[in-house]
Amino acid sequence: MTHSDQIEVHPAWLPAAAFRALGSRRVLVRGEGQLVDTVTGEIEQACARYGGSRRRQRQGEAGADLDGSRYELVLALTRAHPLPSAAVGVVERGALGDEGFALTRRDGATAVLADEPAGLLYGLFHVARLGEAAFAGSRPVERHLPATPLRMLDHWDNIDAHPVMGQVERGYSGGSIFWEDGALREDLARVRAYGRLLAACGINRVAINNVNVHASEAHLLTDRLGDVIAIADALRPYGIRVHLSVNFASPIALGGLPTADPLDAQVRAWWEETTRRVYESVPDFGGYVVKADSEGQPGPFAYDRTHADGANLLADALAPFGGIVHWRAFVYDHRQDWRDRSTDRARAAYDHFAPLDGQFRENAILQVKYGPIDFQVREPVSPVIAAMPSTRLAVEFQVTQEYTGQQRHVCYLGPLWSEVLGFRPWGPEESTVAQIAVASGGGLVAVSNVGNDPFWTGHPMAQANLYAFGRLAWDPQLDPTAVLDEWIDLTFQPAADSGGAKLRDTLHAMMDESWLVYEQYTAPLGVGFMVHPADHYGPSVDGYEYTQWGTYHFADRDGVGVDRTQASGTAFTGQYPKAWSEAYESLEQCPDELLLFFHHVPYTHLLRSGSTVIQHIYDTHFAGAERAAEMRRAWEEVEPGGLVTPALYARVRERLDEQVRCAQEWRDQINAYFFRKSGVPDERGRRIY
Ligand code: GCW
Repeated sequence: MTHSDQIEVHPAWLPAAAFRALGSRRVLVRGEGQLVDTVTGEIEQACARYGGSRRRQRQGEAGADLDGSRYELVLALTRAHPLPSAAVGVVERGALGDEGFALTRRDGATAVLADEPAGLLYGLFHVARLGEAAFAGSRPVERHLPATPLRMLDHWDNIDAHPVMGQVERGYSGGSIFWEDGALREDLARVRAYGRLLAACGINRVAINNVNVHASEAHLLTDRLGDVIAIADALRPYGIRVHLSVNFASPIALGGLPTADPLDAQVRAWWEETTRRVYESVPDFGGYVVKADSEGQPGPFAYDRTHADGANLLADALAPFGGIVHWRAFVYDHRQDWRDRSTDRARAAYDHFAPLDGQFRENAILQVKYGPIDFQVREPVSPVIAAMPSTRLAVEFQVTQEYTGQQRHVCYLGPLWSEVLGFRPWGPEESTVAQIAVASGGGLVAVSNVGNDPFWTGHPMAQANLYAFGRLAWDPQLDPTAVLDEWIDLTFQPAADSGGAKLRDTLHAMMDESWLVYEQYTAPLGVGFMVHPADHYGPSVDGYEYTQWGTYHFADRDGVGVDRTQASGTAFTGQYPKAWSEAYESLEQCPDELLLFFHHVPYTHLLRSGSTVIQHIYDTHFAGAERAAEMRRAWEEVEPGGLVTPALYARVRERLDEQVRCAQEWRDQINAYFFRKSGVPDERGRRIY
C-alpha cells in the first residue's frame, strides 16, 4: 500500500506473508453479512497470492460439492445451513456470542465457527496468527470469546492543528490518519488499513477526535457529520464502531442556547434531537466520550450539577439508539497553589466520583485512568476502581507514550498494563482490576499511538504496544511476553526460521524489560513527573515543582517524596480497601517502587531491597542508562535486509541514538540533583556532576 506522499506504509502485523498458510489452502466461507464479505475478501487476496482456492457459499446454496471434506479450512456461521461436515456437531449454536468463535481441526480440515459475522472475522485473524500450526494434526474444540465487548481506542486527534498541541495532542507519529489542515483527509485508505490492523488484534471501537474538543471539532456532532459518516464507512468492514468526543457546552456553542445546564429542558431536547440526527446518519454509532470540568473543558460544575447529572443527560439522549457515554473521571484542580500541601491531585478522582456510585445510568461508563495521577511510568492503581461497585467502569491506558519515551524510546508497555489488570484492589483472594471492569459492564480503553507516519507509530517497536493493548483487551490474562512473541512472528515473517529465531531473541532482549529500564533512568520510586513541562519529554526535576499542576516531589536537603498517609499526610492511602490502605500507609510494607508516591522519607531510608533511597537512585540511574546503551548494541548486531528492511533498521537505529542520549541526560540530571540536595556520595564513587 502506498500513501499519498508515496512513502511505503509498513504493513505492521499484517504483512502479506501472515496469510501464507491459509492462502495456500482450499477454503470455504459460509454465511452472509458485511463482515463475512470482509473475511471472503481477505481469503480471496491471500489465495490469489499463495495459490489456494476459495469458495463462498451463501444461504440456501446447496449441492453435493459443498461437502466440507473437500476443504482444508472452513469458516462458517453456525446459522449457515446445512453446515459443512467439518463443522457439524462442533459447537452449540448461540454459545459464541456476538464476537466469539470456535476453532477445531479434525480429518484434515480446520473449522472456524461463529454465531455472528464478527466472530468469523476474529477467527480468521486467529488462524493467521497460528500460521501453519492451524493446519497441523488435530485440535479439540477451542472457544475464543472476548473478555469484554468494550475494547476501544481514543484518538486525541484535532481537525485543525492546535497552536500548541498540534494535529494530534500527545501524538508522536506524524499527523492524524483522519484529519489534515482543518479537513477530513480525502484518501481514507490509511483509515481502512487501520481498521484492519485493529480488528486483527481485537479492537472494536474508536473515538475519532480529541477529548479536548476545540471549536471545529465540536461541529462533528452537527454540520460536520459527513466526516463521521465517511470514517464510520471506512471502519465498518472491520467491525469497528465510531465514537465522538463531545464538548459539554455544545448546546451553547452549536445550539445557540443560553445554557448547557444538564437539567434544563431545552438542553435535554437539544441533545436528544442532535443525537437522533447522528444516528440517522450513522446507525451503528458507538456514543460519546466526555472530558468535563477537567483542564479547562466545560462541565456540569458551572451549573452546580454533579457529574452524574452531566453523564446522565448524554446517556438519556443516547439510550434510545443503544449508544453509550464514556464519562472521564480525570477531574482535578489544575490551578492549585503549590504552597498548599493539603490539596492532593491523587485524591481528586475518588473525591469527585466515589460519592456518585450508583447514580449513573445503565448506558453510562465511567472511564478511569489506571493510576490516580496521569499515566506515569509507575503509579499505584487508581482507588476509584474499587470504590464504585454500582457503576460501569472502563480502565483507561495510554498507548501513546506521552510519559514513557514518546516513541523515541523503546518501552514495551504490555507488562505495565498486565500488572494493572492483574492487581487485586481488595486483597489477595479477591477480584482483579480486569475482572472488576468486566463484571461492572465496562471494559478497556486506551489512547492510540497511531499517526500517518510510514511505520504508523513513529518507533517501529511501538507497534507492539498497540497490538498488545488490543490483545490484552480481548483477554486480559494473556502473558505480555507471549503477546510480544505473537507480534514478532506476525510482523517479521517468518520469524520462526533460523534468522528469525535470532531476531526474536534480540527483540525480546531489547523489549521484554524495556518498561522497567525506562523506569530506572527516569523519576525514581514512583515519584513521577520530573519531566519538562509542556512537552513532557526529558528530565526537568523541578520543572513542575512550583507550578499549579499538583505534581510535586518535595525534595529538600533531608529527603524526598509525597506524604500521602493518613497519619501525617494527605490521607490518600485511606481511599483504598483495607489490605492496600494498610500496606501503603506503612513504611515497612509499602512496595519499594511506590515508596515516594506514598511517603516522604530521608535519603538514608532503607528500602526493602536493602539499599538506601539515595543509593537506589544512583544505582538505578547508572544501570538504566547502561541498559539503554545495551539495547543499541543489540540492535547493531541485526543485519538490515531480509526480515528487517533497511528503512526499519535505520528508523530504530536513529531512535536508539536518541534514547541513549536522553537516558544519559536523565541519569546525570537526576543523580546530580539528588547528590547536590543530599550531599550523600555514591558508595561506588561513580561520576556525578
Ligand atoms: O496526560 C494529560 C495530557 C493532556 C491530555 C490529558 C487528558 C487530552 O498531558 O494532553 O489531554 O492528560 O487525559 O485529558
